[in-house]
Amino acid sequence: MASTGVVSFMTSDSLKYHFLYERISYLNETMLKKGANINDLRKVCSLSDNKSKKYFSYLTIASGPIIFSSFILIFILLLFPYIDGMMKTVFGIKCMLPNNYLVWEATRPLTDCSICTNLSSAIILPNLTREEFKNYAYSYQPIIVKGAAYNWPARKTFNYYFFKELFDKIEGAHESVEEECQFLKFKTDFTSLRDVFNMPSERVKNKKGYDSWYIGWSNCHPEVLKEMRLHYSKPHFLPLNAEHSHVDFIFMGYQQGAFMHLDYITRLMWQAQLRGHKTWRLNPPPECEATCKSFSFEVHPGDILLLDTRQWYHDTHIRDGEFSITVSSEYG
Ligand SMILES: O=C(O)CCC(=O)C(=O)O
Ligand SMILES: [Fe+2]
Repeated sequence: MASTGVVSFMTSDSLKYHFLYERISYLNETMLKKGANINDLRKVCSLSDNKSKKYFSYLTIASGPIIFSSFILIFILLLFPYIDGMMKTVFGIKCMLPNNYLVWEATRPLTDCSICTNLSSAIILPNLTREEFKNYAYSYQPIIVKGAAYNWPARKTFNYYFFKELFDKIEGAHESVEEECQFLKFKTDFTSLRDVFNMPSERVKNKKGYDSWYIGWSNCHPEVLKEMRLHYSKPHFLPLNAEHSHVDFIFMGYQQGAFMHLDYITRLMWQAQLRGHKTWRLNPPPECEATCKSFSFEVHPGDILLLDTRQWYHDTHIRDGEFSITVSSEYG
């Protein structure tokens, strides 16, 4: 796909179905990984199962009438055809169990649309000092700080093999991703970071005839983080008193990146584009659709993007033929 000025948006409903599919697949995978079998899933999900009705009614009572009506509305409008189809395809059953995405979408605080009214692109800033950044730090608007990571050693050292070797070397590194951190497979067939680091070298290079790949994962193993952080630092312009996450994400690969989604995180996100050019498409949340626009922009190697991924629906795409790698985390 083209690298800049990205083109046709999916309708907002199909975007949500698309993202929902990813979340439900992830949820099912996680349950299966934790030892649930198909019968367990059936028990939890079956419409005729009393337990699932009980959980459903607990949720209803606990969440109160507003959440419940939002839930029902969203369920009817968006989810039923989707869950129905997916459950039938994957398990041959129907499932009424609400998932995290649904609860989040129904309960998340509504966006104050003044953050996006009159905005039709990201705010682009030259590399700047903490003092100069002060007024932008909590504006909740998408900001690109040009070249702020340009001199980070990670721009030269981070690649597929850097992380393969790091994860081979550090005991418990893979287990930490499987058990405590998060692995995001996106459109690939990989089920873990181990699979990623075992792919043929031709696929690593995105050679013709091999499926292209794009994945992400969070790093929460202290030794992995310690080694990684020798190659970059927190962006120098962030406020001194900002809280920082103890977990850093790596996203890497080719072509299509993340699906359109919102994140369930507690802070703002920064992401340093280390290699490759990445296009971000942003959609305002539904409550701001009347006053705010969708738009896209491209970040270049060395740029740092600041984005409130809890309020802007976002997806990503890498310039054709390029390998992209980023490091990101939260602040706020
Ligand atoms: O970098 C990407 O491709 C997606 C990242 C993302 O979705 C996020 O940081 O919230
Ligand atoms: Fe995201």
